[in-house]
Amino acid sequence: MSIAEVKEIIKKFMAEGEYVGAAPFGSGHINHTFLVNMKREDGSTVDYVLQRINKNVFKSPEKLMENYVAVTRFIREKIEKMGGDPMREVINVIPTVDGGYFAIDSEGEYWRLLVYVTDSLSYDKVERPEQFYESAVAFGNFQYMLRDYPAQTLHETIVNFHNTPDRYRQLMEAVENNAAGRLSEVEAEVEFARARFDFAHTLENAHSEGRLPLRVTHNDTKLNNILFDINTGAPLCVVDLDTIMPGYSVNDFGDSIRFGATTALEDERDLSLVNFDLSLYELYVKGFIEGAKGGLTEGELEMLPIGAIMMTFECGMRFLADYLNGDTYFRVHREGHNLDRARNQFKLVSDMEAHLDEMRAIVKKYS
Ligand code: GN1
Ligand code: MG
Repeated sequence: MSIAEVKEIIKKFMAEGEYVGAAPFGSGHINHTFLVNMKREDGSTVDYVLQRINKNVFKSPEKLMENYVAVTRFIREKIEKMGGDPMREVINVIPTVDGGYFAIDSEGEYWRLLVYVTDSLSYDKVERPEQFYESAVAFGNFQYMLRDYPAQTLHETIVNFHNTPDRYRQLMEAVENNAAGRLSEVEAEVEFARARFDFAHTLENAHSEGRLPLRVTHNDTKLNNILFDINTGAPLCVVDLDTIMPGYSVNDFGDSIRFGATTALEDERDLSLVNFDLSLYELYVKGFIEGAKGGLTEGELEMLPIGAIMMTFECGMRFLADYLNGDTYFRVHREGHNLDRARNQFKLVSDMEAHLDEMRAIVKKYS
């Protein structure tokens, strides 16, 4: 979509000032995001984050925005009570001129407008180890803040989002269909997944046996979904709230490990550079347990390492399935991008499996 469209759509929101310019923003794989610059009458500037919600992924943007507004309101109240800054520590959604929380353009696309948190940035890779520890405290605390959120009022924005057996089934369906004719290239990866069919059921089994409670979780706890303060370096705000749904705490923990406790980016092609980083893992364990303030059960603590392997395995399967389907879900920026991502994740899975005993010992140390 073009910048001209951005200029048009912004008029539908209660934004301050006149449109100055816009540019693509962030590194998300799903929605289209722009940073929009506006100028007030007095000459001062104000920036917003404008997002086009991916309707292929989020089938019901209305319900998604209902979750979004309700959850941010809930968090905002807690932040206010704790004396925090509600304009910087939680996402603020700008209403439309007709009082809604999303605008629809002439092509039926859904857009939302958010306050841009000034002097903030996000990271695709850990730059300082303390930063990863602090992100763990922030995500642990995020979950803690939502512990009394009425889960039954949340819409499931993507059904079976972190249901790993279902992701396995979807991968096998993609193998069966071989829609893009790429199956012969990925036999080793498909075998890798097949060998972990039983493993894929571990968390679902634990849940049905009553050892793993459902909680309100974020479900996309990548490091780059936290904003850090440019000046102090401290984490400010958890973003990307599209997938807040009932889920397992160990998956929120696990997705952060998948993305952050590695020596390379998620799409690094040279697998010799992709290794599990046990010391970053340890920092995250410490921070997450602290952030959750004693709120994790014994069963959850015990299954944190499995959550890390599960999320990495699941994400690898999702990338692989998308490669087989012809790249219809995750945005790709080069030939074979999803396959590179899948191989990267599976390399990490193997590496974590080899370190499982150490991963468990580290959790014990901080429990
Ligand atoms: C997507 O939107 P983004 O880039 O933060 C995806 C996550 C994956 C992640 C992999 C709704 O997150 O589930 O773990 O890519 N989000 C959705 O980087 O599918
Ligand atoms: Mg994101």
